[in-house]
Amino acid sequence: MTLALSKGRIFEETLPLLTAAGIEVSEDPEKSRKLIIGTNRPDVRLIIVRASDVPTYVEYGAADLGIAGKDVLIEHAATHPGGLYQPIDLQIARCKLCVAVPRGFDYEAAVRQGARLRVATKYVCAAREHFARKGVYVDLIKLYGSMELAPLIGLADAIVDLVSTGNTLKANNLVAVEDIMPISSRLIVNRAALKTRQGQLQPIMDAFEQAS
Ligand code: PRT
Ligand code: MG
Repeated sequence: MTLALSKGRIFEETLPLLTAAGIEVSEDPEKSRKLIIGTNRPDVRLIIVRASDVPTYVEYGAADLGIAGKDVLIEHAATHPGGLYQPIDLQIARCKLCVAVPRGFDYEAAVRQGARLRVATKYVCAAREHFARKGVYVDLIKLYGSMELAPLIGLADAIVDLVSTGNTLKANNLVAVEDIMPISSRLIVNRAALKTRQGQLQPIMDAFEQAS
């Protein structure tokens, strides 16, 4: 059985869940360069992939299970609707998806006046839906990282980004002006594996559910 994870916060916050399921990883992916990591169980291995690639590995069956943020799952679903079974919200890697602007920019006034805003984000689908629901016209500019820079150098009026401590916004003189949604990570399961390998997957899903 193969579980797809990303390094960093998701890996760290998944370790206690794996322990609860009786699974001990044989190596620390932060230290090792290995992309396939064994465990104390000969039938269980982890693969280490980019956070935004986790749904792809699971959907195509290269991994049976994965853990991915709701942010990543929303963007993935836009091109692959309904492809993944998402049984458990694990309540890990929690943060908020927010609209943020440079300190001093009157976002509410701009919205009220019907200004057409330029918004930079990695989360184009979630952002498009949010502004459509509000009836606000926006030009979305897709970025792959460091969104905080965009309003500081005139690429955009606002950003849509994840916020956890708020330190990154503060360090760049930005303020959150709207919460779009709370974000946490979910267990995702390949639909075919769920049928063909249920005996193997169910105990792990149960242990994760109880531990989360
Ligand atoms: O890094 P890479 O490009 O490979 O992908 P990634 O950034 O999507 O991966 P990673 O490991 O950083 O994040 C994995 C998942 O963790 C995300 O998909 C989210 O669901 C979740 N998560 C939780 C976060 C944060 N908190 C978070 N704070 N992901 C990113 N951030 C970033 C945010 O984008 C901003 O740049 O941290 C910065 C803000 O943090 P604060 O603490 O300063 O507010
Ligand atoms: Mg990152």
